[in-house]
Amino acid sequence: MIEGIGVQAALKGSHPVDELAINQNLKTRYLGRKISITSECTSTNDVVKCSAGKGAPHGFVSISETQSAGRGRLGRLWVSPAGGIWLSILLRPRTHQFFLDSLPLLGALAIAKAVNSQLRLKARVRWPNDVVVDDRKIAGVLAEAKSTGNELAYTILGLGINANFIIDEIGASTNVATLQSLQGAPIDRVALICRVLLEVENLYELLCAGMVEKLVSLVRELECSRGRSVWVKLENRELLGMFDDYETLGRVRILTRQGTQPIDTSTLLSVEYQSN
Ligand code: BT5
Repeated sequence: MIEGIGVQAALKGSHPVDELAINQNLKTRYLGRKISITSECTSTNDVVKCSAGKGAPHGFVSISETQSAGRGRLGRLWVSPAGGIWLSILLRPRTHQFFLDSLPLLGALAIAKAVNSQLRLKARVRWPNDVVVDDRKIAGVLAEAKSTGNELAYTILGLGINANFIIDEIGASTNVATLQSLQGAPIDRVALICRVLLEVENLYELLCAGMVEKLVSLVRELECSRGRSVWVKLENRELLGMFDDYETLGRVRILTRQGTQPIDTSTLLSVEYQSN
């Protein structure tokens, strides 16, 4: 159940996300089988981190109606008004670091697949962690991890989807959109959440099974980065080139005048697409 008061007023016509409704619609084996829903938190990634420390299980999900300190990559602010889908998943992988590098694109792919199956929209994945419709960002993904020594203790997959609010609430920009504005009516958030969780679970199982080629081919079907001019800032250099292809979910190739450059997503500071 949603905790707190005044939430209904804040929702502005969007139905609150209800735990019972999620349970009834969920088709996953383990993702979201234990769930926490709050009206407000700093960041759902923080809620998962705290719960992980208290022994929350693999697949635990935190959802919040609003976030007061939602974050993007490298500490950027993620604006999270009521009506969005702000959700984080606890994953306790059995192996190492490559998991973390793969998760942003895996999360974006799951969202794009879910949106395309539930709505009359054509969502695409934009490297490294965006979901876009007509090149306008409708969702972003943030993966974080806790390591103990060389071991990955757990990872947190945070998904932010601009669902049912007006775009002015996050500052009008032609580069962002909400599903409500694109579709012309509020969307069924419970149905979308359940579908996203199912897609994440299926893709995560492919990742665990080492089916990298399969995952890359799924990304290629829905991505919109290949062939575009891109300006990439890394920790120790910058490069301008053309996005060539994906080697894995966490490693891509950029064609520059100096030749092909492999880029690990984990080393990225920023990515800017140039208009072709
Ligand atoms: C992302 O970062 O796109 C990752 C966003 C992840 C948000 C989820 S919500 C649940 C979980 N809890 C969290 O605290 N985070 C995750 P990045 O690529 O760095 O994009 C951040 C940039 O997007 C900002 O600098 C703004 O320019 C822009 N932005 C902020 N809020 C936005 C929004 N709601 N929709 C679209 N763009 C936004």
